[in-house]
Amino acid sequence: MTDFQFMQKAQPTVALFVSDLHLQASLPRTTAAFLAFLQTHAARTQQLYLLGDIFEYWAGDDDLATPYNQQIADAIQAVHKQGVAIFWIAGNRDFLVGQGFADAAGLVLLDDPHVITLAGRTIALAHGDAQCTDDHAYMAFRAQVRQPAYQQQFLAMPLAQRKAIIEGIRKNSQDANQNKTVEIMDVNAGAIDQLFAQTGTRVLIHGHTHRPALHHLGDGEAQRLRYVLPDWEYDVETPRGGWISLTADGVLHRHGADGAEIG
Ligand code: LP5
Ligand code: MN
Repeated sequence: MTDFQFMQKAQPTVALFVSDLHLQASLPRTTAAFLAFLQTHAARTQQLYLLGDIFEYWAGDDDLATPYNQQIADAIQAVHKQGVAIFWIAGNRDFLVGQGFADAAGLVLLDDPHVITLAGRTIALAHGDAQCTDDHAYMAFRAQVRQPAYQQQFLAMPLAQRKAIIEGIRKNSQDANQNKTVEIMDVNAGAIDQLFAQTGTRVLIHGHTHRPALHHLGDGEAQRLRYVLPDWEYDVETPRGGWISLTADGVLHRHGADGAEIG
C-alpha cells in the first residue's frame, strides 16, 4: 500500500448510521453485537444516528424498568458520555420512545425525515416506513397510531396490557405480511422522489425494508442516491447486520455484519 492509499484509508469517521436491530432479550448474540458496535465503532465517531426499529418494540418509557431495556439505554449513554452526539429517528416498532428514554440514553429525538449537513454532504435521514405508500393497510394503521391523542390513551393503560396488545398487533402484522408482495412492502418510487424534493437533498439513508442496497436514481444533475440499511440478526447461522459510515472526506461507506466495507 502506498502512503497516499494509506492516507485515503485513514480518514476519520464523523458519523455512523444504523437501523433495524430489533433488539430483544431473546436474541443475545444480536444484543452482544450491538453492545460491541457501541464500544468500538460508535465510541470512535463524532455522531451516531439510530434510524428506527432499534427495539423489537417499545411499549412506553416506563418499560425502562425492564433490566434489558435499561441495559441498552445505559450502553448508549456510556457512548454519549465519551463525547459522541447521538440522534434517534423512530421506527414503526419503537415510535413510542419519548423524552424519558432519550434522557436515559443521552440522545436527541429527531423528526422523520431529518436533514443533516456534515463533512460537506447534505443527507436526508428517514426510517423508511412512511415511503411504503403502496401498503395501504400499513399506511392506515400508521396514520392511526401516530396520532398523539391515540398514543396518550394507549400509554395510560397498564404496561402489561400494552405489551399484550402489541403482541396481538405483531401477530396480526406477521400474518398480514405473508399475504403481501415484496413490492408492496418496499418503498414507493414516487414517495422517494417526493422526499428528495421536499428536503432538497440528493442523498437519502433509510432502513425498514431490510433490503440493503445503494440505488442510483436518475442521471447527471438529477442523480440521487438512496442508501438502504440492513437489519441485524446474529442469532442465526449466517448473521445479518451492518451500518453506513461517513468519513471526514465526505465519503459514505457501507459496512456488512462483520464491519468490513462492502465494495
Ligand atoms: O413490523 P413488521 O416488519 O412486521 O411489519 C411492518 C408493518 N407492521 C407494523 C406493526 C408492528 O410490527 C408492530 C407495532 C408495534 C408498535 C408498538 C406500539 C403500538 C402502539 C399502538 C397505539 C399507539 O408496523 C406492516 C408492514 C411492514 O412493516 C412492511 O412495511 O406491512 O404493516 C402491517 O402489518 C399493518 C397491517 O397490514 C395492519 C395491521 C392492523 C393491526 C390490527 C390491530 C389488531 C389489534 C389486536 C389487538 C389484540
Ligand atoms: Mn421498520
